Amino acid sequence: MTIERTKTILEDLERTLLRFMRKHKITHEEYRRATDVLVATVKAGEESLLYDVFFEAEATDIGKIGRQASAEAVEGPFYLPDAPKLEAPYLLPQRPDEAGDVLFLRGRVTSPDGTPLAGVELDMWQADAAGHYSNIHPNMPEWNLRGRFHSGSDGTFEVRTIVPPPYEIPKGGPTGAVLGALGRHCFRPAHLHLKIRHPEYGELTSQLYFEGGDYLDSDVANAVREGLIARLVRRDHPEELAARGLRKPYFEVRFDFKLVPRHAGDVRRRA
Ligand code: MBD
Ligand code: FE
Repeated sequence: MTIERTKTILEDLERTLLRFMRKHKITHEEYRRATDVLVATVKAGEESLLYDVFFEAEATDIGKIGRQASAEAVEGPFYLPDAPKLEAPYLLPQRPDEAGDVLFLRGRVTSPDGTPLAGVELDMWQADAAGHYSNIHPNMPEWNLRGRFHSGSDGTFEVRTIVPPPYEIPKGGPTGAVLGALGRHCFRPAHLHLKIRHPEYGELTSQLYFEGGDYLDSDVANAVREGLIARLVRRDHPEELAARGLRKPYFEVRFDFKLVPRHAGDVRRRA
């Protein structure tokens, strides 16, 4: 972001907000109420939660214009860099008795022409069965259900995790209060977060959702996009269970990702 662009945007933001204040005849009391909400989000650790719920999807969609990679979705407020590097066979770090149904996510990463991409890093994070993210919510093992793994020589990957539940934004915090004032519910549909990286390809930030899941049509963060809703397949055949060494039925999701080369084909950098 150049100094010039920063100045242009800040000046327009200021003009836009001043016009908005005059339009609604915002009183000093109302103004102070608004700044108090912003301060409260920081105190509650919700500063990015509030903004991401309302505005991040728009920025993600704008960034996507003209790209031919797989559909993207917001990063959200709970991504953390430097998640543990996993060893194959990949298992997202979890408690020995992690609640929730076992889920195997597998697929293939390719370039737009279908060439398999080996050595792609998949950086994945998600909520546990109680809807909590590790290193964010208290009383969870560090890095629980967060990890980085790689595609193999044929571009395929597989990781074992659990099926996440819908995520509910805390109703008691400032973000919940704003949503409550708007008469909106606080739910996001169940989702898996992924960042997908290869040195020669543009980084992809996305999420996967599950067909038939609740809140797909009313995501509080408005981040569900076509092409990101995967089918959860239930496996309960004794042979399948034996092959996986499991005693309870489990689920599988298959999802393929396309990356576009970092320079060619990335028309994001328009003049
Ligand atoms: C989440 O888990 C999330 O992914 C987003 C985008 C917003 C709030 C909570
Ligand atoms: Fe999330």
